[in-house]
Amino acid sequence: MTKLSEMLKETTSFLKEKGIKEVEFGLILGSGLGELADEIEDAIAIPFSEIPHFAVSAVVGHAGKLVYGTLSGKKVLAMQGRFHYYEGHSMQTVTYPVRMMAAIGAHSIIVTNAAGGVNENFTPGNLMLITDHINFTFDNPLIGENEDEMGPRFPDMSHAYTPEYAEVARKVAKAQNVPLQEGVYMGFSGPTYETPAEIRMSRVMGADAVGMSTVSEVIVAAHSGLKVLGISCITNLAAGMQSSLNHAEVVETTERVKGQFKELVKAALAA
Ligand code: R1P
Repeated sequence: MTKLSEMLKETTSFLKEKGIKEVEFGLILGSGLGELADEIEDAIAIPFSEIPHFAVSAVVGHAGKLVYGTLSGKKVLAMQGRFHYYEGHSMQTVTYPVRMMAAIGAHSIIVTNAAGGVNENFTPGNLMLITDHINFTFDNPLIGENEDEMGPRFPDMSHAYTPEYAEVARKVAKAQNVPLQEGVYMGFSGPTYETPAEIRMSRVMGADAVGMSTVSEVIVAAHSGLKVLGISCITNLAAGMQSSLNHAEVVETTERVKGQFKELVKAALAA
């Protein structure tokens, strides 16, 4: 198999030829949250399908484009959509964009997602600062031979969600009068939504929100030495807390709160 470092060289050379040179922040925009990338100035947009070693995203609400440019005065590279494990991709494929972001020079990533609220104090439409996660996917993107130039064999996850970025998010949310919940995101493989029993379990285990993404990306970010800010949009209450669940509702809720979400991320970038 081709070494990860060789694959990354091919991907980053391609992106550099397209004009993507200096990158400070990588953004991964979750279900229904991709519109933020439309605000990037002097944008260069490349469909995932054209990028060497990239997969494609076939999920509704994920446009499937990489968008580069300036946002809040920072050089950003945004994934307008992401790859999910349940689409049949390996964990390595799902997290390849994070590898790419580190390889092209980003020092930080902002990961976002649509999530189900487990915490009984949350209501749909709340934004949640992710303070930590539980990887409940029963897989890990770092399983396999470790390429030492990519990162350590046993990465420390104690501060995977960078505390100083969490503080920035709290401050900007307060300044904007945006209520910001905080909590632990528990990542399942999907694609089924969780059962009511699984949600009761997740609450006992310390989860505040559940979803089918993010944890593997943040594991690779920690391995790569990237700082992380994580924001969930609580699009619905989890199973057993409302009558039924569907993806249309998830995307509808993001539509309703995308204004607040975009302002929060832009202000955090500017800070
Ligand atoms: C389910 O409605 C979808 O929304 C969330 C889940 O993970 C799943 O893909 O999407 P993101 O995590 O990509 O935002």
